[in-house]
Amino acid sequence: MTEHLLKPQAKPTPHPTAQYWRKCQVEELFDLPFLDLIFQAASVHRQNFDPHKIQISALLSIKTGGCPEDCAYCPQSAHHKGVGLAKETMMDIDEIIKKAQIAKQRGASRFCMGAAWRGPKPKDIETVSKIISAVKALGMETCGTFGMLQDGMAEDLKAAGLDYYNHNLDTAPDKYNNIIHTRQVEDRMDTLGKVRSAGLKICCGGIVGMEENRADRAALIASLANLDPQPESVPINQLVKVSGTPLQNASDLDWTEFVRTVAVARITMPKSFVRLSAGRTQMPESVQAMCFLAGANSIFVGDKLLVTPNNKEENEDSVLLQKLGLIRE
Ligand code: SAM
Ligand code: DTB
Ligand code: SF4
Repeated sequence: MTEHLLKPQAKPTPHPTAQYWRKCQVEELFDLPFLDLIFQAASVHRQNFDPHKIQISALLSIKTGGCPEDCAYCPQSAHHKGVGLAKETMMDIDEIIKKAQIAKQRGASRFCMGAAWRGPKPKDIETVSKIISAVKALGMETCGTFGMLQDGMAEDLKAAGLDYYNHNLDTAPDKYNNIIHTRQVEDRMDTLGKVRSAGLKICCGGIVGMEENRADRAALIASLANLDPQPESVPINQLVKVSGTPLQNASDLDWTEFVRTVAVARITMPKSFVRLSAGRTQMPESVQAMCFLAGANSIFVGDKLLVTPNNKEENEDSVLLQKLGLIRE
């Protein structure tokens, strides 16, 4: 039992889905006694990754606000007038490069750029392609999250130097229309298919804390784990409750339920990087540490996510990683 704890294996490459996960099987994992679940997840983590290493990404909203989609969680939707977020134009490329350089200095290996679009227009693809190539030239991995893609766009992004495309399933497939009315979960699957066919790596995860129940969380994780091949990167976001959005008063999710979600993601997607994504500012260090024990091995650094705050102080994450003996990938 101790041998694999002492000898972490080499960095894995993504694998095809090893098994089909029925929702009830994922629910059974969620229902395990908390410490048994964490122990199992930590064991799976150590069989597949060096548990001391953590992948660091940084986020930048390159085109903020005014999105035509109505995602109930999102402060950038034009439907949620009460948020009061101004619609901005595309950031200047030089500004973006400066932000990427700062992120690199802070230890980020990947730079993720987000745009508040339903999907890019052909002209937008030309613009973001130039940005992607310039970020790539800094020696960083690149990730984009631009919404739904039309035929050929994923190939163009790949040719520009994009490594990852982030496109989340966000919630349980059968609850999708409780949260988003302007698109269907099938639209998401369609874009994920295009991204995969173009040879891009996939970053695909979801949000918890949106008034869903445990069975819904299990359904979300099952739908992610059943993507074939599984996503290379799986962001688990805790809802950031933004005033003016329909979910501003969502009930708090108990911290153990969040850690359980991370643990179940790790067990069902053993070779994927599981990112402790939005929501860290609301989590004590001890809860974040539990998430790392349960198999999370990636975070976003920087003072902002897309439009909401991330960590409070510049060196807050460095201190946390040092306390926990975690080193950057
Ligand atoms: N518009 C593109 C899309 O929806 O795919 C890209 C940007 S969108 C903001 C990227 C992801 O951010 C969403 O899929 C969602 O998971 C996450 N997100 C947005 N608002 C959030 C919030 N308030 N709390 C947690 N995660 C959030
Ligand atoms: C993901 O799953 N989480 C990030 C990233 N992918 C693009 C976004 C989190 C956004 C949190 C709310 C905000 O700042 O807009
Ligand atoms: Fe638009 Fe993405 Fe926000 Fe939905 S999550 S409103 S698609 S920016």
